[in-house]
Amino acid sequence: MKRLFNSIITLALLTLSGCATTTPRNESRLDIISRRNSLVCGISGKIPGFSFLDSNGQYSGLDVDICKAFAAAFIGDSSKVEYRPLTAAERFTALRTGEIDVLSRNTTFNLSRDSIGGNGLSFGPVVFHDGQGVMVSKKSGINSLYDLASKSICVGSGTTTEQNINDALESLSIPYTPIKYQDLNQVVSGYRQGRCQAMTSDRSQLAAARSSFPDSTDHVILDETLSKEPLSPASVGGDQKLSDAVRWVIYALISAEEKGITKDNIKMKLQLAKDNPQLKPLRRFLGVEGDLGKKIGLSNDFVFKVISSTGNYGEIYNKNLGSNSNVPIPRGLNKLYKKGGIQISPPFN
Ligand SMILES: N[C@@H](CCC(=O)N[C@@H](CS)C(=O)NCC(=O)O)C(=O)O
Repeated sequence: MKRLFNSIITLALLTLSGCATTTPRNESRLDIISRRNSLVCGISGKIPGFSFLDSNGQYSGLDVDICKAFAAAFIGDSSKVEYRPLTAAERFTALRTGEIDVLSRNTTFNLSRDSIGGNGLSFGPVVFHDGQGVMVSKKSGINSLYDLASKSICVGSGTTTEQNINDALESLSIPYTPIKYQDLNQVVSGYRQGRCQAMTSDRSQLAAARSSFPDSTDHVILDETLSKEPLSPASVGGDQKLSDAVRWVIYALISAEEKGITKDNIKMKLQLAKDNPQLKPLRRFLGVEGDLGKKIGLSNDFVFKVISSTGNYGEIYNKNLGSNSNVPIPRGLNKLYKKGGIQISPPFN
């Protein structure tokens, strides 16, 4: 009886202290993901080209392919992803409470979010360099930020967008009325229904939204870019094992493009690496030699698993946002550094 009483007290104390869980306190989320054998990936779900339900009821887009790359690296199977659509306002709480493992949702990497005194998150490398823009209808006669004086602007709340439009117009002493909505669909409907004369968001989102308008050619995105919006995947702060893995999976995608390794030729490249002991960098990259994968808690052939599932960064970009895609966005800053852009990977040494 006394032992039963002691057990109940111990359990109650553990529960109160938040320790009554089956996972050891300092276990990395990466271990939880591999034990669960599936990755819970937070996405938007509403942006064509980034994350959107296609006609087969499957999510597709650049952000979705990044989730697949993580699943290929962490679990060895790019299909083992549970997608969790989230609004801008929900996304950080979902990460902090552990509802999702990683966030891959057109989210801007900035100091307030990537700091212990801010949102407490850890951001990975930029997967899409974006900037904030303003869309208007051609017949509105609005041609520049100055023409927005005394106009209403539809904007999503809980975003960097909200702050940037305010900062930009305030600094130019341009008065305006923000009309705030919870998510992109509402921002778009507000704009379509004429509740505002302009809508503002990341330029990629404006292009994606416009691609679904029946009268898409009647709308223009103003030339001015209001901000830098480097969009990155994020994981919860203080879990270096997971954030190392997140970071190097993205670098593997970029590095594979730098090296000309694609979904179609990676088997051949692997064979080449196996047959040629002098090709040290290629052997290390593909895990034929050394233990780079092991250092970040993954298998040594994680790069092979990723690239054979999703292709390299350029392939992912072209599939979702290239000139033959439904949402063509010129690559611009997202080209490799060798081709005039700013995408670059640190070495795999
Ligand atoms: N990149 C910006 C904005 C991203 C964003 O979420 N924008 C709003 C619309 S203005 C949104 O809900 N977008 C659609 C979605 O992701 O569901 C940020 O990280 O704050």
